[in-house]
Amino acid sequence: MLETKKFLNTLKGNKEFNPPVWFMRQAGRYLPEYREIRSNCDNFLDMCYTSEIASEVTLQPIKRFQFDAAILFSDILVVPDAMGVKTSFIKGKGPVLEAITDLQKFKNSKKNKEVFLSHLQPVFDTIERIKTQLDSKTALIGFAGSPWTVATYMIEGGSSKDFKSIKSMMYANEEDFSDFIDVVADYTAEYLLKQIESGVEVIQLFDSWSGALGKDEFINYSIHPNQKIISSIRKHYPEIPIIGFPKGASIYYPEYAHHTKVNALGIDYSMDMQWIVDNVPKDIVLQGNLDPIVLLGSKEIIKRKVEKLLDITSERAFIFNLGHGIVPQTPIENVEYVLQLIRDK
Ligand code: 1CP
Repeated sequence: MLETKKFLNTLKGNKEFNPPVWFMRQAGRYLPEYREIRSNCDNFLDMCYTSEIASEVTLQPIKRFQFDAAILFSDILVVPDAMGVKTSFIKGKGPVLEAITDLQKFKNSKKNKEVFLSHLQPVFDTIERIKTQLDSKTALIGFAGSPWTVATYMIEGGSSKDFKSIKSMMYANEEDFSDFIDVVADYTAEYLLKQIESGVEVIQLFDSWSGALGKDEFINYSIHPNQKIISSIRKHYPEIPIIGFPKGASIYYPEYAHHTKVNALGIDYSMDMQWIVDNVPKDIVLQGNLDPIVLLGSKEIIKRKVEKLLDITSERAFIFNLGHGIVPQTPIENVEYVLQLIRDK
């Protein structure tokens, strides 16, 4: 059967003359309609757990821009929250988690799978609700954070610049740390399987902080757990396309793709896309990598950067995206301009 969704067709390895496009963090504070809903919700996690709100916010950027894919409105930190690690979002500060200081103690207090999944039931309800409202051309992406990235929040107790707490724990006892990452990977796989069962058509794994790891640790804590999650998903759903986004993976991008067996690679803004085209095999679909801050620049620079990216990727199955999340200050008209450049190519 001919695939009617451009995004899914590209993920099968087929090149489109005008590539499909979506933006990381496309539902968010740069949209006035998001800010309106957000201003009525004190608690960000409650937004994620209220299906009526989460589904509406998921669809906002689709209604406005007709992106080729919608991404479930949720957060990577619902996983630790459902694992029993108290999580909240403080205005002006970001995420705050009850930091784990003792890996053994954490292991012994592990929640069972049923309790974990029932905490996340509102997310699965959101997916079902979105599916009843999404038009036939737009695909729905489900997602999770990769274990390393989620673990940084669980051990640092929030965002971090140097990852000192988690890295010292990692280097203090590699065996305990590996076990811990394994536990996070197991829960993540369960969560993603249930997202697929509920109706998402693609999975993206966000390893936002994998660039903080040296080579050995990148293999052990980014590649291995992602590989494990992907192989357990494929056991149940061999056809589901999976996009890996190991931000900051640098020269390890090809190795990540080879070992994890992702269908597509999300490339971050720091990478030279030409290097990626030359070093990543053609059967891997590419996604990325416009620097989101370019959208705060002049029309002239936006045009030059977009055209260069389209040119470099013209022989590949390619999904146009940013190289990280869109920022709240982004003018709507610049998003419209990028879309026009891609669609009128
Ligand atoms: O105040 C607000 O409105 C909250 C801002 C916000 C939003 C819109 C947060 C807080 N999370 C989200 C939604 C979100 N987060 C989505 C779905 C929406 C969409 O993409 O359209 C997704 C996929 C995420 C993923 C996410 N959350 C990541 C991975 C991607 C990335 O940006 O690297 C990470 C690291 C988080 C953690 C997070 N969530 C929110 C904050 C402030 C943070 C911390 C970021 C940091 O440590 O720098």
